[in-house]
Amino acid sequence: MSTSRRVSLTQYLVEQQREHGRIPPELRLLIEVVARACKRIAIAVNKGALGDILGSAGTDNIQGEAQKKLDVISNEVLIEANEWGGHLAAMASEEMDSIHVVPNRYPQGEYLLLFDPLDGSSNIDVNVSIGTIFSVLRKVGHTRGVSEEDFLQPGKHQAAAGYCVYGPQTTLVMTLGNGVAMFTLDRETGSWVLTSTEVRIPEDTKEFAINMSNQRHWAAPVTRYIGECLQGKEGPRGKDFNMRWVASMVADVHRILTRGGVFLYPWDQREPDKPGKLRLMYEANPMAFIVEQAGGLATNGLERILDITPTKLHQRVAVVLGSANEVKRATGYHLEAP
Ligand code: P6P
Repeated sequence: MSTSRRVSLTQYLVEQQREHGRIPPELRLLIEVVARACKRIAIAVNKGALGDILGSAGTDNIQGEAQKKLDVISNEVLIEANEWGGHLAAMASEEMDSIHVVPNRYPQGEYLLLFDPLDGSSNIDVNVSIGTIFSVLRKVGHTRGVSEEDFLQPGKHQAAAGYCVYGPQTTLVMTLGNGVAMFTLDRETGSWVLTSTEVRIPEDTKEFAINMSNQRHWAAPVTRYIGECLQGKEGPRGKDFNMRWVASMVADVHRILTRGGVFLYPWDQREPDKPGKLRLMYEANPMAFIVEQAGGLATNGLERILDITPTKLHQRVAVVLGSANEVKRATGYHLEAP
């Protein structure tokens, strides 16, 4: 539902607190700090060739992927913005090998923040939408100190999740467990304005998103599902499908939240020891929380992503998410497979 009355992010969070009482002050502070950090990242992203922010940073992250300058800048912005507020115990990032514990010079809070600071880095230099993804967990137990084990919670325990897409508009999307809301950055005032509430993903769709260049490497259930979509009206689906693939999960998920669709990044034979390419903790879990809160589904082909208990901070997972009836069909094909 789009909204006409201008409601700021702060007002939205206060009203959520008043109505649902599920947003302790520290969580409200956390969300506002992350939203402010996304504004700073948006400014850096928008500089493009005018700022010294394009191209490679000359370093690799723990994934063994070459880091772009903006990957490093975005990570630093999120770390610096969040470590002094007293709302966090620690942070974890796609760009850092281990967790970043809040320094002793600052008070520690009860939340854990995980993020992919700039998702879709391969699109930075070609001016295609990219984004920041974040996930919030509560630190369980009240022992002093925090370790990586504190982060290893299933996605269904998230307190909040969101992303910011740096595209034609700069849009912040989040869930606190009571539905999904979208905020658009008003660049004239520098404020986040509520532009959609009660976001819902249609149960059916005619649009799928997958990297078709990997087709020869797919497992049989994916080959069957996509093959039936490609057969169109003449095939068992009885309707034609369209395809989109931005190679920025944030952009593909945002399209699905806006008009429906199904997104797949499945296991494939290129790296058979890896369950998939995408990371569970700071890509799949936050997106799965958002998608489910909007009435969609998210599985790894066999089980609900939010039920997966992680064993490693940077573990990967296969992803099938979006319109519920399509996710059910694709997951059903996996479950039927011998
Ligand atoms: P491929 C971006 O690097 C990312 O992690 C996701 O945002 C995106 O959906 C996927 O990888 C794209 O992967 O193999 O198509 O380049």
